[in-house]
Amino acid sequence: MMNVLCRLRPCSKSAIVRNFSLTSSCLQDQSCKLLVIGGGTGGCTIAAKFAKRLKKGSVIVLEPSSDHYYQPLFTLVGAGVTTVEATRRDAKSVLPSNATWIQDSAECIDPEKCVVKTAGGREIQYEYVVIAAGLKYDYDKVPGLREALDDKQSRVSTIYSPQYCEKTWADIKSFKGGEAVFTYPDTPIKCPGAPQKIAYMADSYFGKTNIRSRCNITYNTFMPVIFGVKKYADALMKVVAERRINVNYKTVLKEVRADKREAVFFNTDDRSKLTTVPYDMLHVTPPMSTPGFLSSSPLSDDTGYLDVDKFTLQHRKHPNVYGLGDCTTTPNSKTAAAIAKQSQVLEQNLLSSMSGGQPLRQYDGYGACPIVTAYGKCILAEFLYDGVPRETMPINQARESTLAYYMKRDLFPFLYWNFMLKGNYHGPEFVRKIINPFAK
Ligand code: UQ1
Repeated sequence: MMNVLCRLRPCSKSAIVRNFSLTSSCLQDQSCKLLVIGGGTGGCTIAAKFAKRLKKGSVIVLEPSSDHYYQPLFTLVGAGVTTVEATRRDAKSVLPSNATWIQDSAECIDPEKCVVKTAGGREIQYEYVVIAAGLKYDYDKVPGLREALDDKQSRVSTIYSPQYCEKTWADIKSFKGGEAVFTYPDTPIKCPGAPQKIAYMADSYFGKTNIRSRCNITYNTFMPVIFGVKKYADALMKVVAERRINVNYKTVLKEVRADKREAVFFNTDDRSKLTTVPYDMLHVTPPMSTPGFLSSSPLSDDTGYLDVDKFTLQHRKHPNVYGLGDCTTTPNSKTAAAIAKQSQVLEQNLLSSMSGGQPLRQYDGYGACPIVTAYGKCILAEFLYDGVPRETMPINQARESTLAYYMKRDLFPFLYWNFMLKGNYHGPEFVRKIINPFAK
């Protein structure tokens, strides 16, 4: 398969190279010490770290998009608290100036030859590669979904995309009562808390505008539980009971019939058992998967994710390949806070590999999920592998808190843009040592 996939295609001039002097008339054949695939949270952070450490021209970042979004705020865009433009920066302004940005996407990777071929027809030779390619949204897996999202009048939206998250706010704001339906798909997803956060925000808005008694809110989730960490699941069960939000487990969106404003769901215990529900607004979390160059490469496992050691973040077969963020097999929650911690481990381990040593640092699975439960309220979930809580503050973070809400809205974006993307933030462990020194 690799040979077919990796056959070189004619060079296209459509993709742009920034910060790079080209001597060849064709844009092919570049080489670098470190190639970073993806300029999102993981890629940008790692590129910043290594661009500081290695000499100019050593780091190439391969990223097709000219926009970089702070995705954790998309829930609050959907709730009308901020705008999508406030979550956006030019990719050029966040990628390190000491690295070479190639505005193109990976088409295939040959880890034996250490070469990546791009959609624009380049070949990039690397000594080391960090794969931080994220996840893509498979709207077409749900018949009718893409058309419904693109139709402005459909009342179907998703906060997962910068293209559609303002539509969620338009739908919530103009809701006059009836059925508000929220979904969670049957694939791994980024930020597993977000599909229910937006349901809580809708509930809060309907309450504020005195229409809540006319609204039915339903959260249909593939999961058998409300949240993967018991401590927070217990707290969230109380939230859904208090707010009278209906929760159906093991229930997955199969089709959207926008013309009739109906959504069809199947039950995972019996896939032939279908339920058709009418909606007056439908918030969809789309199925997600890794990009094709990764899922079709020998670097992925049979689920399509980059097969790294869950502690060292090094590839299990190719020691010059590392990965972080949403596209790897590490069984943590896929959040920005997880990447903050992973980036530190990956940096140390990759440096060790570069100097002929072994990767000795271990990622503990840390992830954090500020679950907004209303305007001004948030449960700040923080945990390690296997659902072990790991809280920063000396209070019970499973309780709804106003402080946590403002941390989510204001502090975390500030830390992200000013410290994390520059490679200078590794999560709140250092704060925890100071303010919560007696915790386990
Ligand atoms: C965090 O460090 C972080 O990174 C900037 C986030 O951004 C998305 C978070 O959402 C959270 C919860 C953390 C954890 C930090 C503290 C202080 C609990």
